[in-house]
Amino acid sequence: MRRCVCPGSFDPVTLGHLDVINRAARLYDEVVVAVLDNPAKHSLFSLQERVELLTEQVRDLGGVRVMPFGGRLLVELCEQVDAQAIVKGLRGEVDYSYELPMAVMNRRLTGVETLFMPGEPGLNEVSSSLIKEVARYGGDVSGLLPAAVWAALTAKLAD
Ligand code: COD
Repeated sequence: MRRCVCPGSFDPVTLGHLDVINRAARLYDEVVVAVLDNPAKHSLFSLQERVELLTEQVRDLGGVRVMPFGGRLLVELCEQVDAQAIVKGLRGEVDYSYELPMAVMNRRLTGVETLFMPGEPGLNEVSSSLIKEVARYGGDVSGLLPAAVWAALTAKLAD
């Protein structure tokens, strides 16, 4: 079975993330979406909330499974689920400089390959952090998120 891992913080999941997951699902029998649990990152949404929001969004996509991961290397998760590749979206040079050393290190560690997908034009400027910043100050970024995620974000910021 051809299987890949799509990792991320998904705080929260955006249409940019979902585009990459959808495209990966066309290439692989199974996509494992790994949601990073990193207490040092101070996420807006809890791990459970991020997993739930994502699970709802991929429910109708065949062959996609969402699971949390943290406290260990991503390559260990890849070995656990028997994934041959990590698939990540690449929005530009900043992503490339951040991702390239990790891709090289991960391959050195276990031989797992990292495949980069060019971000979809129109979604390339979308990041969870920018969305949170704009939404926090009342900007309308509803077109860049699934409706349920936008609703969860506005509710969370109103708390
Ligand atoms: N279009 C395309 N791709 C996108 C978009 C978009 N609009 N938005 C985000 N992405 C991609 C990002 O480039 C990234 O690849 C992925 O989606 C996830 O993005 P985020 O913002 O949710 O997550 P990040 O950037 O916080 O990354 C967290 C990871 C878990 C991916 C990263 O920290 C990682 O790979 N960690 C591995 C831990 C490890 O094993 N470390 C040792 C490595 S050597």
